[in-house]
Amino acid sequence: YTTEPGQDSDLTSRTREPEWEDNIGYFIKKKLSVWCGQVDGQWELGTILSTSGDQACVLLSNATSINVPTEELLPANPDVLDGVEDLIQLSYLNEPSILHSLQYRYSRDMIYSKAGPVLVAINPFKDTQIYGSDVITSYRNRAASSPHVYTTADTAYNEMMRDEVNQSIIISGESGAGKTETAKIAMQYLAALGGGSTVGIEHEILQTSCILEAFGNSKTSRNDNSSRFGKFIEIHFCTSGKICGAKVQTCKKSESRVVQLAMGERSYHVFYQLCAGAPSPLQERLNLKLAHEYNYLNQSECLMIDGVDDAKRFNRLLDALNIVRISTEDQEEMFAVLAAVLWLGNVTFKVTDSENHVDVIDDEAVTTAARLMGCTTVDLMLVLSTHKIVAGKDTISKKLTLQQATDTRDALAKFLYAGLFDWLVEQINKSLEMGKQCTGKSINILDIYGFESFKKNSFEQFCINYANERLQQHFNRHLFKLEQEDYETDGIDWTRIDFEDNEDCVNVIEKKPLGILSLLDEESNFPKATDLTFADKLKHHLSANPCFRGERDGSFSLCHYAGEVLYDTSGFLEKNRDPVLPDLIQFLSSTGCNLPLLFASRILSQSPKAGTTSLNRLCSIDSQKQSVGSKFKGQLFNLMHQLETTKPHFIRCIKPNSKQLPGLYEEDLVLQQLRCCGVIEVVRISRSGYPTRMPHKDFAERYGFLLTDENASKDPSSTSVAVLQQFNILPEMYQVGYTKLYLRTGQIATLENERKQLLQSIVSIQKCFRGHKA
Ligand code: AOV
Ligand code: MG
Repeated sequence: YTTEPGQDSDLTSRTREPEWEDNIGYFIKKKLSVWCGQVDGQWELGTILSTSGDQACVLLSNATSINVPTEELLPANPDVLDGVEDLIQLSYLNEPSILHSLQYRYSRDMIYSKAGPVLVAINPFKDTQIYGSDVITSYRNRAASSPHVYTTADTAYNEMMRDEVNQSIIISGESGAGKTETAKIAMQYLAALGGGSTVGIEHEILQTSCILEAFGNSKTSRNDNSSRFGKFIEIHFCTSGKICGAKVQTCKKSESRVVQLAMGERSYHVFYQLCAGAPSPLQERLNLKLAHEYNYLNQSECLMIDGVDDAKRFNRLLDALNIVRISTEDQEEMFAVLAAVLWLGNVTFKVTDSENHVDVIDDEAVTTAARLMGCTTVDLMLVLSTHKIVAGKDTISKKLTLQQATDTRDALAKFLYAGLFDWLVEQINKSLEMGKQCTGKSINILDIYGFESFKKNSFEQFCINYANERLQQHFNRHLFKLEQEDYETDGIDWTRIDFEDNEDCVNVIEKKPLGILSLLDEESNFPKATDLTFADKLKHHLSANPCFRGERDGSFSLCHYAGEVLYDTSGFLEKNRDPVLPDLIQFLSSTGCNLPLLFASRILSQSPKAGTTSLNRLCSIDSQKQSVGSKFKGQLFNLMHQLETTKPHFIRCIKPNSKQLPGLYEEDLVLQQLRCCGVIEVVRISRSGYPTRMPHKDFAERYGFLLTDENASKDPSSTSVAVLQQFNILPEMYQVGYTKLYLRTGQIATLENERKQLLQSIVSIQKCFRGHKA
């Protein structure tokens, strides 16, 4: 079998059981199953027939026998462990065993499994009968307890009520893995706990997803409903355990999707929903056309999503807006902004001189856009085609070139949309505001954009991956800590293990003054700097960090926890500055249009001299213009700070195939995600300790009958120890805790085998006995 260069062989050896090589003889004698690596990278089950030197002859399950180096074999688990609910119950925690175990469950619609404290969720890409009020009830009544988002939500709720500590459900995974759906499933469970009625705050909270998805999600090549923003929702509870309020925080990176689309992708859903679903009077008021008539939408030749009815979705959106009590007037205003954005995209220019200067073509597009924005057509045409320069007391107007005018138009469209999104989140939060009866205890759900690595990675990917790196750090610290705490509270002998952190990578990004973000800000403030000078500066200052590598042509690569990513610095400086032209700000705040109120906070945060405008009175916001990178870092720090004060519950979503199809389990893809998102690491941590833990009572019940010493104690913990001693399990292979027995990997399989053999011989004796009687 082949290995990916530099990666697979390393990981295989990491997950190899230390005692495995010494055990091959035992596996041959007992005809135990092994995993045999195949040329195509897949694993097949087989049994070892013989060995010679470092070669083994293996009989595969398809009855063929092959010769392979013994180092390409890994122990398989006994059948009794097929489909275990928690991966740490596996005696052998190697990659093929983990893959097999998850697949075993997945193919039976058991999409959830545990990896120690982490819930692993594999996207079914189909409706499964595992949700809804009946299932919720059985989880609430403890009639069901198998791994589920409901169990995670239930644990979070119980711990919040019991310990009075805020909880977080942190959901991660790559694009299309199911994070957003999982977040909604968790919210449904909490809403049901908090009342479950079809009116009231619980119901309102559920409706926020519909609104935020309409405005913040779009179809990408990876996911028909891809979130283009990070979401952190706090659900607050009162003393009686009922929901009493909620707050949504979003983290949106700068996104050109409103004006520019890749082939086959769509802009935000709400545009298509509005075009398809607006009732005639609204259509007329907004002069709405069908989606294909708008340049911003038709450029990617993708207007529909299979199986999605945009008109129906629009009606659902209206219902949701009503439920969260956004007034009809505000809704009308929002739709006017959306239509204005669409019409702006149809605004065109004509070149008026040899220097490519332009005028706006006075047509339906610019007139409608101006009307919808509440300004005159002349004013809009002017701001889109000229630039004001202040010279002493005079202001001179200078014509824009075609490129500058197009950029200005697009900047205005993006600014309007971004403002609308922020405003909407504010409105939702007003509507969900906490009542006085709130205890201040909450469960927070985090659903962000997953780690991304494309052929070409830019500033957006850098921000996304930075966020994921921070989250991974949180994951590492907590899981490692928790694991060791469990040992300590149960009183077992345990030497703390230092954990290999992703500190280097986090540092290279955020350290001051010599980290990528600081250096980026420094270059962004330096007028003569270019992306290339920025790349050189990184190389000069950061090359000593093992995670950083300066490449040629202005690129650099970072060793993220999830793999190495090559970033192209072109556009970094501009995207970090995110210039919003002062002319546009002034235009928006000075025209008679209705919009400034909507965008007050945004305009103020963009305008360094906002102090004098009437808008300043509307909100008090720090008017200091920050770079995009620093703002993002600030948001992330806030978020991490909030998470640090809560008890985390991790859910790792896995995408089983890249075709978004049900029933298809691509081993390579699953394995790569398990490695990337640290599940294998968690399992590795468990493995370096005592992955099998069983309450003494359970252990004694299952294996106690194997004891040959009839005088053995009836006390469960002594029975457990007696069993272990009888089967010569070495003292370093187990620890006896106050409540549980802790076993090192592989031990339970030995006992299970003895148990099976004894049971089989009992059955044969019984048969033989019956035969004699007959
Ligand atoms: P994501 O949030 O992880 O991607 P989604 O939650 O949007 O992924 O899931 C993608 C699609 O997978 C959904 O639209 C559903 O069709 C399907 N799906 C996910 N989970 C389930 C489930 N539990 N049951 C049935 N279908 C499911 V991104 O936002 O792109 O990173 O940025
Ligand atoms: Mg999502």
